[in-house]
Amino acid sequence: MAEAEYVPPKVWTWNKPNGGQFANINRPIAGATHEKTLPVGRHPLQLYSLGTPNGVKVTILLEELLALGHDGAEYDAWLIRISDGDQFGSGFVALNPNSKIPALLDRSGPAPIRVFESGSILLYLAEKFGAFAPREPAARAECLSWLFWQVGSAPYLGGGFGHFYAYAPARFEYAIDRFAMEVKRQLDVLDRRLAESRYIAGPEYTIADMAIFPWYGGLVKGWLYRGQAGGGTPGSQAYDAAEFLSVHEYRNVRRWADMLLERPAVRRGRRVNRLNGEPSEQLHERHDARDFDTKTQDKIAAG
Ligand SMILES: N[C@@H](CCC(=O)N[C@@H](CS)C(=O)NCC(=O)O)C(=O)O
Repeated sequence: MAEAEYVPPKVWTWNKPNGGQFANINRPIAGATHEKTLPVGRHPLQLYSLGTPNGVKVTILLEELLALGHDGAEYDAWLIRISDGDQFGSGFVALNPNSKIPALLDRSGPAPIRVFESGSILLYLAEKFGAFAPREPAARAECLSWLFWQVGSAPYLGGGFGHFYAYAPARFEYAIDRFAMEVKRQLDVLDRRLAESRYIAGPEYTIADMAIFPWYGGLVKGWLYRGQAGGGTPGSQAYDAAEFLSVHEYRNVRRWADMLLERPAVRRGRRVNRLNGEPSEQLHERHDARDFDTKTQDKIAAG
């Protein structure tokens, strides 16, 4: 109970790193730390991202749009190494003042349009291409409700449970209990929904599925907060969140995650900007559809 003895001072000051895994990039001020322009490729859409759950949402949608034949969704995916502080470069901050991946620049029109926040990017692209977000009001409301549910809920899973279970400098039972309880409740919300509905928002596959899959699908598939050797998040070697949270209980979530994983675009989207797991599953940057066959890390290592 060491943390119960901490008495907050009247005014908090930033005088030491907190010791957590991301202590070196955490700071209490916004804005750029250094000048750095972002590279720009030849495609209409420029994505600056990393293969974390928030990044993967967008690459899944882009691959789905391309699979549907929307050539305007061709994109360059540039790697932003958040552990090196790339998100604090001036070019990135100009795209996303919040300094978090993913960020998108749409250069297809007369003036470039910046889009940040993964949920906003999903909605922007779905509207731009008229795909994966229903138009009929009731179906659209359901889709947007679940999309915003995800945006509001995932911080409990990532910033709450994941942080205290896998990344904090010590295990605090109170924090892990609180967030494990909430994440299990969220999984039950999804499980009940998916007992009555094929996809999250109804009979149609939508951006709500794409938003929720990398987080809660990833959790039931055992990809999150698990030893790095198993392809999990770097730095969480000792942990297995899937076992800890008894994810086998959420049968409908597992059914849905397996169904989505059968989609080639979902599998491609998961490989883009990815820095962990099997080298053949890591396509650090994507500038061409053929890159999936020729530029994954196993191919690059083989020369
Ligand atoms: N609400 C944001 C969250 C994005 C986010 O948390 N991105 C993380 C990686 S998954 C990040 O860039 N972290 C870098 C940092 O916090 O400095 C979204 O959905 O886009």
